[in-house]
Amino acid sequence: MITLYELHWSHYCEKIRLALSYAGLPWQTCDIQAFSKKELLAYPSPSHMNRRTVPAIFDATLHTFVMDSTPILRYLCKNYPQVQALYPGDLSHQRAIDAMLIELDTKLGLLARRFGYTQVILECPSLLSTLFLSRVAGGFFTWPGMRWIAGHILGMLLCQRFAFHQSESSHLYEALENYLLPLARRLEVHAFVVGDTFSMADLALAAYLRPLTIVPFFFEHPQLQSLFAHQRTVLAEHSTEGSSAYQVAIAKARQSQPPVRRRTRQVAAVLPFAEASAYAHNDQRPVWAWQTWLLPYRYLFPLRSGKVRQMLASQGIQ
Ligand SMILES: N[C@@H](CCC(=O)N[C@@H](CS)C(=O)NCC(=O)O)C(=O)O
Repeated sequence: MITLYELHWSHYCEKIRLALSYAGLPWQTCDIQAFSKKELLAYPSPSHMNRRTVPAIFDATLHTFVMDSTPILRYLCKNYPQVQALYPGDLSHQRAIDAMLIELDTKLGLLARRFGYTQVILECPSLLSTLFLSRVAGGFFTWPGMRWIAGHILGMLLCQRFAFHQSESSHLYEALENYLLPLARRLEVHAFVVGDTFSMADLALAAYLRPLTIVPFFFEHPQLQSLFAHQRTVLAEHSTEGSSAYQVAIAKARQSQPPVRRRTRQVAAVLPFAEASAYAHNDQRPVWAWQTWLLPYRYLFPLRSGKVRQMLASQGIQ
């Protein structure tokens, strides 16, 4: 039996759930405590990582622990023939799928996470308390009132961890848009992300697009619709999960308030992450650093710069 350690709302974890379900392997999940990660402490961190992250799996049959989503998939593919169907073709095709997975982990996964959390902070910050603190202190932080306060404190800590406040000044929305446009053009004429066969790359793309479904700039982008159509097709066929907690919370918030959009700009922008290697890049920073005292300012001003509440997209606001 395989145990998947996860934070259920993480798109990196959804990627592994999709693969395990596709392969039909026996597996169970264990939701970790987001702050202490105590469920993972008994296991060593892999040599290429300096912190513990989820997804991580423990395979009781082969007594093996693996952390980091693409290495998890490599491990499953090596040891379980059912997973090999997600890496079809000859060796060079399998390598192309693996390289695409690392690229998506780094280029799409990291920014989709930043923009998804930013949207939650701007539209329904209380959800953060439910996600992170519902099992802490008997659920005290999810009580009305407390939920709102704790949500904003968590929002500030996440802002420090992932530098949400730099997204506008570093032109990251445009950088991700520029990365996604060629992929969207490909999916207008090809059915699959790599080659002419369904593969793990299609499942990964579907999982990683989920946070962007709550970000109007991407989800309503006329030239990116083939990506979301591909995602709907893949999830309809290979997922039984339905909407995630943040999609539900955002939809509810938008019943009473317009969505938060952004002022668009014409800028040349490229993704800031290093070229992919055998392992994905990660962008987590220590929460407690000398700049932590700047957090309230960053949270209240740069994070919100260029953001506008508006029901429909219009000239210059998307
Ligand atoms: N490249 C990693 C990314 C995993 C990752 O960053 N996971 C996040 C959840 S989305 C995590 O464990 N965060 C814990 C933390 O920030 O301390 C993968 O593909 O698995």
